[in-house]
Amino acid sequence: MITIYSDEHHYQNATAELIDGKFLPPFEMPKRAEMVLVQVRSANLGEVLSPKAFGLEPILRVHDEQFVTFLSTAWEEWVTAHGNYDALPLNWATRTMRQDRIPAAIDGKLSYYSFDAGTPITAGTWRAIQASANVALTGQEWVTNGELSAFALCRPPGHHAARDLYGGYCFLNNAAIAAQAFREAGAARVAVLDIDYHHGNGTQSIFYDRSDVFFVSLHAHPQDEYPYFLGYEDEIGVGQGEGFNRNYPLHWGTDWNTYGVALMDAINHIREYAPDVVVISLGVDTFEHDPISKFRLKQEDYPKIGKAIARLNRPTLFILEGGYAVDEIGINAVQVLSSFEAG
Ligand code: SP5
Ligand code: ZN
Repeated sequence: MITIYSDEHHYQNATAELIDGKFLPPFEMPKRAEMVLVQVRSANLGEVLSPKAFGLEPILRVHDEQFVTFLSTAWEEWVTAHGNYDALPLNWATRTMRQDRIPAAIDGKLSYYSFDAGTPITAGTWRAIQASANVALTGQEWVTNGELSAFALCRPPGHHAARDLYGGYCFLNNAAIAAQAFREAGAARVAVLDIDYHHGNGTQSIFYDRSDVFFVSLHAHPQDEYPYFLGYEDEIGVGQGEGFNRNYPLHWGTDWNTYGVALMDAINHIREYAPDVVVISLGVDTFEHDPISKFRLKQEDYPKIGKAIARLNRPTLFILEGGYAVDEIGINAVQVLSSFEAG
């Protein structure tokens, strides 16, 4: 399997991350992608290719133009207002407040366009997220041109980012951008299977009213886990999209016994949909030793995931999302990929 990778992810390198009430060294760090690349090479997964530059057009097919402009200018405005340290929002327009006015001040814009305070915007964020989207789009182009599968080694991740919202370490939704690009390249039906530990709220919301992209997600139950406010079983899509969204919320402590059953059910529904192409939001934060997650998948379970996906027998684009156990992230991710190819 070919891998698409760019060193430019290093431009996203925050000083600290707000989590559990503390400023800690970021869990979402450059070492993550480095470790995945090491395993891609040592497992001889296949060629490693650099991304092409696709510009803003395919990004704007998914994201709001003012949101994208905000992402491209936020750092400069923040530095002018506050100086040279990571930008974070402080408050949000929740119940009882207005959401129909976009503030002019940078602090207000950070609030308007975000849904958490754990996703720092840094000097290099804009550069890194464009590269990450290009990695996904390059993988998409290879698969569109007949490659049976590809691995987009994306960083920063994307599945929490919605049309005009960032958060959860995500700014541009790489999987959604690729899924949309598949549609425009002629695929009639695209399935997105999201196996990151966290619900892919961004991807779900982008395609919620559409039947041409079927979103299926296995994740920690929103009653227990971040992002808390989306990912329930009764979210089945709306309008044209009704029946084309499927959530499998699973409780803390989930191991392969439960996970494997949910995954098989998800795969069966995707097979029934008969997609022309499959996009996998590949998070490996389901791992038992992940530092921010509470599922109990073991290293030996990741090949089973790859084999299950292989049963779909469709052109498949894998997109890296989360996974924070840096010593094992590469091993677990590449186990999925190599067992998919063997399966
Ligand atoms: C792409 C992705 O995996 N984003 C994840 C974003 C997680 N954001 C913070 C979650 C905080 C949950 N509480 C951590 C408990 C660890 N002690
Ligand atoms: Zn995650």
